[in-house]
Amino acid sequence: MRTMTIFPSANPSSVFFLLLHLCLLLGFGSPTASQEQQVVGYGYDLRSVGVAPSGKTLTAELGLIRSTSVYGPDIQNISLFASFETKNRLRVRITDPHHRRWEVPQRIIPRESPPPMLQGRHDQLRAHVISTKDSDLEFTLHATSPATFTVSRRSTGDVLFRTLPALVFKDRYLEISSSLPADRASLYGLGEHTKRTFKLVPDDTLTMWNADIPAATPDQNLYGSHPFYIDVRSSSSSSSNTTGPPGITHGVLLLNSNGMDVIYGGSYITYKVIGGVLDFYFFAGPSPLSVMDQYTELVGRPAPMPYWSFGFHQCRYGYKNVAELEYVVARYANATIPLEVMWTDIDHMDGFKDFTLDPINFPADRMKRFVNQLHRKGQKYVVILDPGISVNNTYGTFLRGLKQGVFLKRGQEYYLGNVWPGPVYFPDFLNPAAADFWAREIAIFRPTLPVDGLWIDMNEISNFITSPPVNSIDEPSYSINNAGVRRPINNKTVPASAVHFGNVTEYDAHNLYGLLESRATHDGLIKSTGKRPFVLSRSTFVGSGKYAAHWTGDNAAKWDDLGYSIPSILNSGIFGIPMVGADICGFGDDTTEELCSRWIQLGAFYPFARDHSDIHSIHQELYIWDSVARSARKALGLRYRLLPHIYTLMYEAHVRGAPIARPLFFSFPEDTTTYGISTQFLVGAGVMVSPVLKPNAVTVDAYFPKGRWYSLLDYLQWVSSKNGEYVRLDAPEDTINVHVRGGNVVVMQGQALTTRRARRNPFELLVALDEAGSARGEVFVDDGEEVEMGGAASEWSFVRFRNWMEGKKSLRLISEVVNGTYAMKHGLVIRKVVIVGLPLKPTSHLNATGLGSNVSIGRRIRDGSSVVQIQGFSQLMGEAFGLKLEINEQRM
Ligand code: MIG
Repeated sequence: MRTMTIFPSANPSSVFFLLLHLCLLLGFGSPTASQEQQVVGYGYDLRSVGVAPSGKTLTAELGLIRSTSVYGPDIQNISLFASFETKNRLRVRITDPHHRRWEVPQRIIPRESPPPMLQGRHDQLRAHVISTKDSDLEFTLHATSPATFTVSRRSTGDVLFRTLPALVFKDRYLEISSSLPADRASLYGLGEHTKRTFKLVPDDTLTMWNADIPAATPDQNLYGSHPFYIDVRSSSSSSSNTTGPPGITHGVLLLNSNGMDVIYGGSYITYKVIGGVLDFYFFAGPSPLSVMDQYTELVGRPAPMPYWSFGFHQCRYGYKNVAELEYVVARYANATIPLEVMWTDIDHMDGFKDFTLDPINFPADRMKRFVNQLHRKGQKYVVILDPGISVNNTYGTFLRGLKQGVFLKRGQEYYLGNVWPGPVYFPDFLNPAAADFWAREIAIFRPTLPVDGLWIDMNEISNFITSPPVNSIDEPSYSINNAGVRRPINNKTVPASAVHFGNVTEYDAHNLYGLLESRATHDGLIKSTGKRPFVLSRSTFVGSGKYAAHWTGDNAAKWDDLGYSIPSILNSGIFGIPMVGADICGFGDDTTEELCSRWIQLGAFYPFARDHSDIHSIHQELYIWDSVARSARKALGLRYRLLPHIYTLMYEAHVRGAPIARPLFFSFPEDTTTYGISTQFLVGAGVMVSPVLKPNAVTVDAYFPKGRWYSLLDYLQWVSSKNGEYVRLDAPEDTINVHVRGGNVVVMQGQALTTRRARRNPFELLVALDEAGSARGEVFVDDGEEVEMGGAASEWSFVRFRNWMEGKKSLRLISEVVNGTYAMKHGLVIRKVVIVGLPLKPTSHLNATGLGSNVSIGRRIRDGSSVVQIQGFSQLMGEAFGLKLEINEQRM
């Protein structure tokens, strides 16, 4: 049976590509002698295969066909297992069975242990298929020479991942490729990089090696590493190939923390990894949202964020003293622009030492008074921390760290880095004692200054110096494309030869630092506040969303960067870090009035909305320019009204991994036009943001997927899109277009200058009807700061709303209280229902029943649009109700 074809359903073009790729690998390609063209591998043959009786696991032994001389010796024998860990998750892992190799520790990302090697059969090698009845995925190991494997979708027959023959497995170089159907696969993810488009564009090398490289630089490896992509398939153009309807989505994670280049070539993807193991997870989907559910089930559900963190944040690098902080807060109040959280960058520290205050400009007593004052007004305060601890014998944090032995070493010595305070040691967060140390430092600091959240910067780790190499792991033979120039991996970070707790090298653990510091900070904050923590981290890895929010880093105050912010925040959502934003108005360079105005309009709809600027840039607080202030009041006003909706999305993120800011195709996967959209996004399922991203524009061309879309600024304005179409919208200088799609009930609340105040307002329901007159939506409420969200140990409520037409004569709205505890206890009430899209005539008479006898019904009608407002009632949200609205066409 060794005659089994390698590629059972390959189409001619991919066969051509495979041959081409083989030629390149075998050195028949272009004569340029770059490292790409060298012979890297000949692949492995299958030696034995075993399949578990359950049919869910397969293990195999493979042997090297022929060695090559580049990037070190090949590993002669490798093992592979494929296993359905859940119905929707297939894991395929390739490693050296005889030597333990580095992989992300279980205590960092808990996951299933590898199954034992099954009794292998050496005879009768053939294509082995494992599939389970309940999974749509199927795994096939091909007993070709070299051996390859395929992951396909059973329901459509679509091949999702098909490895190419030249698998390479060396100690410090792993390479594996898969073919992709270039005409049908749309890939997203593989970050962190600044990209001009959200959809990945072929012939791109996506490098993952956490680095302090400004986000303003497109296409380079940035602060985080996420070797995860989602692949949305459109239908096949050739009718002979049935691959199902467009929009069927799967996800692929390579769980590996080593540095790597991922080359996306359109018709293939190649992973070139400098260590660890090949540990792939395939998530079956089939919808984008279900992929996110399956992905975060494995890597960790996004941390709930406190309610206040959804308010507006003001930060700046370069605030001079506490008086300036007070001044900024006062100016926001005078300008009646919402300000929830005031921040301080490294300026407040004494000599840039963490957990200290500059005694001259930010003296402890005044700072404490300032923060207490903020708290009285319902506002919050966040400060920055950098990982480097100043080496200074008069500094308590340093001395305690030294005593507890928590710092990172190189050889026998602590590794001496250099950051803002000068010489520093870095806490080694792989060491559990370092997390304890960190938690204690937070606990010691908070009585001095009761900060509400912590901002952890520079945790790639960023280092102002580059230490010379001391051994071969400082200079691996394959150079990943660090900083786009194959810069040495040690450049401006901790050297790869540094050693963490448990004898783990920085070479292996480098990309994990931000994740581990996030976890320590998250846990430390809980310990000292007892409340839901807010941690903002620059560096991230797979699973960081479980502990931290993220901002996209050092962008520039440029129109291009305004545009890049959309792909960047959407990517973070895909990575399971839904609480994300870009620095509003731009970090580096001087912003302009017009740019800042457009930026707050867009930034008001980032999940995390913070204005932040560099010390070398002009000030850009929102009150400075009248036009910016107008935009801010309008856009943030709408954001604050939408807070119940946004917070409900936080809950959805926490329980199902759903991003808060979503690409259009998340709600319209069948509409292939949405796959290429990077200039608009959704907040949840049906609120669409269509910003102006160019100077001097007073219109915006926005794409509207099929359906009815009502403007949130004027409910009478709506777009009816038959099959998906572009519409030119007016976008006056102070206005951003935000639409809600028919079919959604959006829960809103009155606006205010703080979330605490806004939360005291009664709720209102915006019922946006679809063509059939129906809509649905939901709301989650809790106190916003309990550590748990929606758990057994917390108090919360969840209510669903649904509405439909009963013929043409009446409309019914009902609520279903899934959990009414919190809403009842706090007497939360709905005082307004707004219905848009009812087919009303000027003569229609309306009568509402179900919400008491005092209701008043107001309406506006214009060119076939209508808005009906029902008020004059007070309905407990925690109590189920039904509203019936009768439409009577007879003249009264
Ligand atoms: O070396 O703390 O991305 O937000 O203002 C720069 C100063 C260090 C980089 C962060 C930026 C912050 C800045 N930091």
